[in-house]
Amino acid sequence: PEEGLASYVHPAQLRCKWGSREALSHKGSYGRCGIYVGEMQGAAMLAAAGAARAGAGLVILATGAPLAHAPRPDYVVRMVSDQASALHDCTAIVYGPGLGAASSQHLHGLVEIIQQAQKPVRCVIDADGLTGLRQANGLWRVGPQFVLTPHPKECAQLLGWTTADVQAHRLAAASELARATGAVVLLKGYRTIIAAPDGAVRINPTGDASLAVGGSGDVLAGIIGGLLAQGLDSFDAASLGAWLHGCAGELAGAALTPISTTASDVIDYISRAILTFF
Ligand code: NPW
Ligand code: AMP
Ligand code: MG
Repeated sequence: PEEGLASYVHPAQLRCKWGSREALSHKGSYGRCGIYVGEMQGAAMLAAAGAARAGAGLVILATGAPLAHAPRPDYVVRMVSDQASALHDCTAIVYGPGLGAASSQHLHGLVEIIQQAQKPVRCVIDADGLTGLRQANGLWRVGPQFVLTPHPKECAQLLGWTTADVQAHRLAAASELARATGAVVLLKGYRTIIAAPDGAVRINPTGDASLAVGGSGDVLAGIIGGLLAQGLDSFDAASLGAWLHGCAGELAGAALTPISTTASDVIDYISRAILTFF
C-alpha cells in the first residue's frame, strides 16, 4: 500500500476492545500467556513482566533448563523437555526472545500445536524465533494467528534485502513480509510499522530513543503476548502493544533520562502508559 493509506495507531480506537475489568471476572477471564525460556533467560523474564503489566491473567514460563535467577513470584514456572506441549493451555505464546540459535528450531512443533488447537491460540514470534520462518523454498506462511516482530536487520534477513533497503522502504518491507507469511508484521524502530496480511497498515506515533537499549524488544514481545492472551486480534494487539511500549519508553525517559532508562524501567512505566488513556 502507498504511505497515504496508512493510519496512525490511536489508543482511543482500541480502548473499546480492551481494558474493561468486570466485577465478576477472574484471572481466567484475561487469558494465559506462555513464554518460551531459552539460552538468554533474562530476555524471557523481561517478556514475562511485559505480559503481566499488559494485563495477562496468568504468565507461564516454559523452560528446558533450571532458571539461573529466581523469577518474580508472579509467574508459574514449568520445567519441561517439551516446551510446546507444556504451553497447551495458553491463549497466547511468546516465542523467540533470548532463545538462542540452537533452540530456534522448535518452531515447527509450536506452529503445529497452534494451527491444530481447538480454541484460538495466538503467538508472537520475535528475535531468534524468526529464523525458523526461513524455508528452503521461501518464507513459511504461518497465518494471521501470528505476530512477527522483527527489527530492521531481522526483517532484512527474512526478505533477503539489505537493512538499508528496509529502512528506506519501511512500509513496503513490512507489507511484503506480512503478505509472504500471512502474519501480522510489526517492523521495529522509530515510527514502528504494523502491517496486516490483507494490506492494512498502521504507523505507531509513540516511542523515542529511550527505547534504544538491550531488552527493550523483549518487553514489547511480552506486552503483545499479554494483549493477545486477553483476546485482542493480532493486528490490534500489535498496534496497541507498540503504542503502550512507546509511551512507557517516553515516560520512563522523561523521568529518568533517555540515557539511563533500562528495559526494566520501561516495564515499570507500562502502568502509567495505560493510565494516560483511562
Ligand atoms: P547493525 O549493528 O546496524 O548492523 P541482533 P539483539 C540491527 C536477546 N537479548 N535500526 C543492528 O545492526 C534477544 O531476545 C537478550 C537499524 C543491531 O546491531 C535475541 O534473542 C537480552 N538496525 C538475542 O539477544 C537483552 C537495527 O540489529 C543488530 C535496529 C539477539 O538480539 C538483549 C542487533 O540485532 C537482547 O534483547 C534499528 N532500529 N535495531 C537478555 N537480557 O537476556 C536493531 N538493528 O544481532 O539480532 O541482536 O537484537 O540484541
Ligand atoms: P530490539 O531491537 O528487539 O531490542 O527492539 C528495540 C525496541 O525499541 C523496538 O520496539 C524499537 O521500535 C524500539 N526502539 C529502539 N530505538 C528506538 C528509537 N530511536 N525510537 C523509537 N523506538 C525505538
Ligand atoms: Mg530483539
